[in-house]
Amino acid sequence: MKFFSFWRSLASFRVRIALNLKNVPADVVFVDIDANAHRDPEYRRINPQMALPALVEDDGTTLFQSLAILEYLDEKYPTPPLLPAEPAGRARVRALALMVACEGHPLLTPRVRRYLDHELNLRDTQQAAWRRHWIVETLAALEGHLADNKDTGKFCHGDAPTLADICMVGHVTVALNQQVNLATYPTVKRIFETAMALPEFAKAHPLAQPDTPEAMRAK
Ligand SMILES: N[C@@H](CCC(=O)N[C@@H](CS)C(=O)NCC(=O)O)C(=O)O
Repeated sequence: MKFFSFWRSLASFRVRIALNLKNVPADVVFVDIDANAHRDPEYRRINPQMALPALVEDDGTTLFQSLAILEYLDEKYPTPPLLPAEPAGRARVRALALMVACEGHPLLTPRVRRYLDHELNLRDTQQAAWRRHWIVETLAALEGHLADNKDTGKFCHGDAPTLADICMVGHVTVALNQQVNLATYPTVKRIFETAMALPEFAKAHPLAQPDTPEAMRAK
């Protein structure tokens, strides 16, 4: 199995966590988004959307979109499960994951940032305001759903990590990177710290990857 990844990619971060939790080995192919390698014909043949991650099985089956990949891995390698057993719980976990993966994260991707920069000519301060606005809006929505909810446990849903935690930690990582104070989001903060204390999450962190630039690498 080949896993196409980039250290800073939050969607790749999600798949790295799932591979670690499931203990599934994969040959990692590093695609440098900063060098536009994801737009080269070689990667475009694998994912015409020119976005990371992608997963290619030995028989050539190609998976793309991180949430689809997470569910694929969960079905193929059911232990430990990334979704709860009961339908309402599954819906809640998917909804929390979608809040990050389909609402918050797309507004922060390089292609959107490129458009703000090159087409709309927004100044750095305006671009920073854009990023902060969408980061904070997603954090507030997550906190609203997680705080005082009977289904929230040590993790977003119960006491084991699910798709929701896998998506949430990436969003919080960006928020911390943008110096957002998490004190306003105490439930999100607590769950983030609990998840990142697990080696499967910690090893997947953007700053701990073989392709992380040396100067950025977590010591
Ligand atoms: N919804 C997609 C998002 C994929 C995505 O946008 N990936 C980013 C990195 S996190 C990317 O490759 N961006 C390239 C670009 O925006 O040009 C998923 O979850 O896989």
